[in-house]
Formats: sequence, structure tokens, C-alpha cells
Amino acid sequence: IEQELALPVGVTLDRFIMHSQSAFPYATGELSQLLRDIALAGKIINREVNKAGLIDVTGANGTENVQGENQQKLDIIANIRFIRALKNGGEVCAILSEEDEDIIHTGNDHGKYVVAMDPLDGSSNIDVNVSIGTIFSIYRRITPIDSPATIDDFLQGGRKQVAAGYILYGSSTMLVYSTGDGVNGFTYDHSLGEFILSHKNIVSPENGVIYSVNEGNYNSYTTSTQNYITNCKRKSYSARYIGSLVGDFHRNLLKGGIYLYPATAKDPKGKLRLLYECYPLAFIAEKSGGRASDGFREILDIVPSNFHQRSPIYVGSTAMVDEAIKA
Ligand code: P6P
Repeated sequence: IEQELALPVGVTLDRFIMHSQSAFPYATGELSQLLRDIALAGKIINREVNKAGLIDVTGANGTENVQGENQQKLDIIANIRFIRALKNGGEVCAILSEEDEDIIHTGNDHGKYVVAMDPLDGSSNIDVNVSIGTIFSIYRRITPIDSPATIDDFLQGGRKQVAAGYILYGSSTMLVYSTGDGVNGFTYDHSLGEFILSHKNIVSPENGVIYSVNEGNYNSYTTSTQNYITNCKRKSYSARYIGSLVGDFHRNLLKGGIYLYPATAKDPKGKLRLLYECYPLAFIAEKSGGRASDGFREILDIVPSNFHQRSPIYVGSTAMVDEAIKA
């Protein structure tokens, strides 16, 4: 972390990655290259997102994804772009995407890494110009190199992630990620076509006064979660919920706050997916000093059993998560 702190705000992502890698002389550079490939995919999706409304990429595609959710045109485009960027980058042997039932083999069986991703979360917000995001989680494969990846490579558990992060397509486009030593944020400079270090060593505020939850589901929450929400009101906390996970998470990460998506009658196991939403954001939360729980266990300690399983999540400032799960 000392290495990264030495770099001033304003350096490019590329420079930052090279500098970080120099701290690990034995690193062979594949993870560095993979992070560059993810940044490239983010630039490409950013361009598509910014054109939404001008070209026919908004609205429903008339198809459903593996979750049975109506796919938006931009969901499909983002999925294709991300898969292509990771395939061309050569470091990833397989991908798990929210948009596809099964593993996507890239043909790079020599790749040391696998990526689980939600290529465009909150995409129903595209048509109304609310921020949306890409969420990604990176594992080193455990199956033999030069053999096809298997389910085992993806079900290693949250604490086996080697890196994770998100790209937020908001008033500005930001890449926020961690490789385990701290969390750093990079803002996309369109004029340069570069991600620039803008938020060095992000630290999650220990406490906060913002709570993000869909109160429309209040009646189906447990009594303890209902009590927690009532306490937030009693303390005149600020309710901030934009219906787009990455936007809500990022605001709470910077300002302090909690995002909760508890089990509901409609989603008795929670709505958010463990492998490519809960795990990566829990990784970022913990690496910035925050906390992520399913109400009973740390998110990162949940043993995964299938690709698209869901989990309740309480994530953000440690003191707020502590209070929410003990309420
Ligand atoms: P609800 C978007 O569909 C999403 O996965 C997250 O981005 C968002 O936080 C949540 O679901 C919104 O769900 O049920 O409150 O509309």
C-alpha cells in the first residue's frame, strides 16, 4: 500500500498499475493486463451508455436473461463488449455473466484467471438516465492450466477473490477496484481517453447517516430489519435509494452509509446475486474498512453452491451494518 500511496492523484490507471506491479517483482503481469482489459471494456461501454437515447440501444430487447428478467438492449451490448474485451486480452480462460446461464469459455485455456461479472447492473434505469454500473470479481483459476475452466474455478468463495471492483457510469464515469491492498478510484477523462487516479486509498467512513433500502418492501422485512429502518427515521437519517446498486453503494462508500437488500416475500433469499454483485462489493467494502453481511454471516464467508444464487445483503459503514444486523 505504501507503493500506491507514493503515487499522486492525477496519474493514469496504466501508470498506477505498473507502479503497483513493481511492488511485486515476481508478478508476471497477467493480472495487471487483465485490469487494463477491464478498463478498456469500461471505456467501450461508457461510449455506448453515453449514446443511449440517441441510437436505438435503450429499452427492452424482447428477451429474458437467466434470471428471467427482461434484458435491455444495452445489457446485451455490454455483455458482448465485456466478453470480447476479456477474450481478446487473453488473460481470462472463462467468464460467468449475469446474462448467461453457463460459463463462457474464452478459448484462452492458458489464461490464469476467471471473471464473474454483472456487465450492466441497474440497466432498467438507462431509459431514465439514472447511473448504472458494471460489477466484476476476479479469481485465479484452480483447475490445471490449458484445461477448460470448470464450476470449481467460480465457486471458490468470496475470500478467494484476487481483485474486484465496479465501473460507475454516472455524472462522471469511474472505475473503483482493489487487488487486496486498499481501494482506489479512477475518473475517466474523455479528452484523454484515460482513467485518472482521482480517489486514492478510499476509506469507508466508520459511521454514516444515509440508509439505502426499498421501503416499498417494508412489510415483508423481518421485525429486526423493520426496527432498524424505524430507528434510522427516528434519528432523522437521510433515505437515499436510486434503484441502482453501484450508484447507491458508491455514494455510501464515499460519504458513509448502508445499503440493504434484505430477504423479501418476492425474493426470500434476497434479490442480489452472490457471485457477481455481493462478493465483489463486499470485497471493496472490507478492503476500505467497511463491512458486508447477509444478516448472519460476513458475505465473503458464505460458501457458494451455484452460479446465480442470491443473498440478502447489508453493506457499508461498519457501525451501521453492526447496528442493522443486531437490531
Ligand atoms: P428494487 C437493479 O435491478 C438491482 O439489481 C440493483 O441495481 C438495485 O439496487 C436493486 O436491484 C433495485 O431493486 O427491487 O428495489 O427495484
